[in-house]
Amino acid sequence: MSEQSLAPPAAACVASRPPPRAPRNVRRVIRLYRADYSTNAERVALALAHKGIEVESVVIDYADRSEVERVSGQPLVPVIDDDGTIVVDSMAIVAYLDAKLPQPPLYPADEARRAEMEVFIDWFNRVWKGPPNEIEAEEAAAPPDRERIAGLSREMAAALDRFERMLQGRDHLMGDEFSAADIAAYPFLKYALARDPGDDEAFHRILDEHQQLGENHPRLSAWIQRVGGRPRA
Ligand SMILES: N[C@@H](CCC(=O)N[C@@H](CS)C(=O)NCC(=O)O)C(=O)O
Repeated sequence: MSEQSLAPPAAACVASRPPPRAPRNVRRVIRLYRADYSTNAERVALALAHKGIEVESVVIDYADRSEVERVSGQPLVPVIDDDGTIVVDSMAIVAYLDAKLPQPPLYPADEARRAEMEVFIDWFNRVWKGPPNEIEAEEAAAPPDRERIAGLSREMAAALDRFERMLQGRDHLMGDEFSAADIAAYPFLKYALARDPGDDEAFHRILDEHQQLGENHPRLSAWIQRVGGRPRA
C-alpha cells in the first residue's frame, strides 16, 4: 500500500483530532542503572536497543551502590526507572520491556512457545550459571579443590556443545529471530570467543578460561559474532 492511500478521505471529519502520536518506543526514555562490563546489564542494553528505546545511563561503581540501593532497595544492577516504575533483575526487565512495547517482539506470541523460552531462560539462570559461580567460590577456598574445578569445567564445556546443537538449522538459540533467549545467554557465552582486555573481573576470567570454542563449534562461534554485532543502549 502506498503512503498516500493511508490519508483520510478529504471529507472525513478528522480535522479536530490531535496529530497521530509517534510510536511510544520512539520517544520513551528509560533510566538504566548499570556498571561497566556487567553481563546482566548488557542483557538489558540489548533489549532496549532492540526496542529502539532511548536510555539515560547511570553507571555505578561496585564500590558504591548507594544510588542503586536508594532507588531500588537492593544493591545489584541492572535496574531501570521507567518514569517512576522501578524494575530490578535483568530478565524481569526484559520481560517488562517486551510487555510494555511488544514490537519488535522478544518473546513468541504463541503461549506454548513462550513457556518453552521461559523454561530455557530459567535453566540458564539457575543451572547454567551454577558451574562458573561454583568455580569462582572454589578458587577462593584455601586450598581450592582442583578436581572439583575440573569437573565443573567439563560441565561448562558440555553446555557449549549443547548450544552448538541448539543452533542447528537456525540463526538464533530458539528460532530464526533474535529473542529473549539470545539476550539471556549471549553476555555470558561471548567470553568463549573473546574478552575485552580491560575486563578483568574474576567471574569473566572464568567464563573465558573454561569456555574454549573448538572446530566443532562453528555455529556457536557465528552466533556470538551475529549477536555481538547487534546494537546496545
Ligand atoms: N539476577 C540479577 C543478578 C544481578 C547481578 O548479579 N548483577 C551484578 C552485575 S552483572 C552485580 O550487580 N554485581 C555486584 C556484586 O555482586 O557485587 C539479574 O539478572 O539482574
